[in-house]
Amino acid sequence: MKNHALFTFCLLIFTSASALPLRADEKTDRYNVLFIISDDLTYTALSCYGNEVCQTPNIDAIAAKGVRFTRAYCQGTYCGPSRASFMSGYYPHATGVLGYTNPRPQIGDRATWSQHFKNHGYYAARVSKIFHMGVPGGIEIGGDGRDHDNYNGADDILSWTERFNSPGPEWKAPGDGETLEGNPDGKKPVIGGNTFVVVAADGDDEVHSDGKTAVKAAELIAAHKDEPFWLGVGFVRPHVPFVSPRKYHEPFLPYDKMVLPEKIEGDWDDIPKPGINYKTSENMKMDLRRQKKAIGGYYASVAYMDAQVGKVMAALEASGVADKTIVIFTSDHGYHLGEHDFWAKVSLRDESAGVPLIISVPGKKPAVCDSFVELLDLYPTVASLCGLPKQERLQGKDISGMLDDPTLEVRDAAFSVAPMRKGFLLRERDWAYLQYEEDASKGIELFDMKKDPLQYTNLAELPEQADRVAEFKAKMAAKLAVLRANDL
Ligand SMILES: [Ca+2]
Repeated sequence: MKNHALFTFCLLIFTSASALPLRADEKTDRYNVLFIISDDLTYTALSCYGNEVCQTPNIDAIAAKGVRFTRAYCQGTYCGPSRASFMSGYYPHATGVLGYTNPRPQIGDRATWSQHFKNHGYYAARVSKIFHMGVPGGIEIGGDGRDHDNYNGADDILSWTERFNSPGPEWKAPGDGETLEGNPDGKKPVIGGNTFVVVAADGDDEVHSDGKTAVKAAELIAAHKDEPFWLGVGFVRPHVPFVSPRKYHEPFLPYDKMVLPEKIEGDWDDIPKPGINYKTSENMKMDLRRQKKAIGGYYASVAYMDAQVGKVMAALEASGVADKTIVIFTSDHGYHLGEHDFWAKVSLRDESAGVPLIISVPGKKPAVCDSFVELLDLYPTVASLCGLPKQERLQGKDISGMLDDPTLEVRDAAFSVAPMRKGFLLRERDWAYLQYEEDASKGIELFDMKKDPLQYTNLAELPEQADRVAEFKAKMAAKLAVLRANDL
């Protein structure tokens, strides 16, 4: 090889590792990706998933054009592990992100989802929370120009061409606030931390993080409409604190009219100790009034977040590139709103391990898909839809075929982990199997999802279920062995 040819060859190799230049025609025939993710959003709170109290017209509008998945599951039931997993295409045990601190999934020099797009000529940006960020305990200080000028949380800088933060006042927002959790005598002020707090805030949408996120996302769509983009828009509501402008609370006032899930005497008697969620009505000392207000405050946050989704979608329409933009809407995990007197995330029951997921690809028919999908499938699926080279050995699967044929199945079960409780879930169509500790020594839950979809009766101890439990134990052991084999 002559010297200059060798140089060119080396330059190409070098360039392909950082940012492959686009051919001229590639600029027009590639889909953009608009990835919208909410934080701590249970699918049960969305009107397109059947909620009749909390109306989410803007998310419903995406569902009306796209494919709405009814059996989508996160791989970790809280922010850090879930986000590192779907951004890398690997399970939490493979990425090593089982908590909140790792700055980057441990995937060696392999590209994350957005980084893969960046490496192939896309403008890749995030607005606000895509990898883990503290909400609150971070988001309120991001980019305030002072001592935390660039609060980026557990972000991965290599994943982005540019990144933007959206600081908001969170629990300090002026308005009517109340701390619901651990405040039985009502004397506590409104506090921060991972605490149930409701604030009906003064001022408009843009006082808060998500309002700023919508404005920035709209700006970026307009500015980058002429090049392929991968834009991650991370809304922080309905994560606590439940802060939103007053008008979003109105449909849920008085909060006392909110209806709590059915309470069944002895509901906890057949639940192993790690299966009792880390937040309960009991340990949060929330009476019925506070429980109902928690639901109203949560719904108001969802309604506010939905309105911001509408602004981003309006900007996409106005940009003229909606017809070549894939839109994805999801959440990092679900949330309990009082089922079994459980609250918040971590649990491996459907309300917490299940997620809303809508994928809308221009030109494809709207549908509802009941096949199992996992959030880590998004990376290989969207890369495939955009014609990018396949990343070898990702643990996610390409589910793009479901967008043409919603009866297609690529998984027999969904898998999720709750590292905080050493809990593992295998969710099959007819059964949910939950196990605590890798050897199941801290307990098992088995639910018949046809007869008991709300998971009230644990069948794991019944003699007639012994064979089924043994089968699930073996399947779980096999899954745990495979998911660690990331072979980087
Ligand atoms: Ca979260």
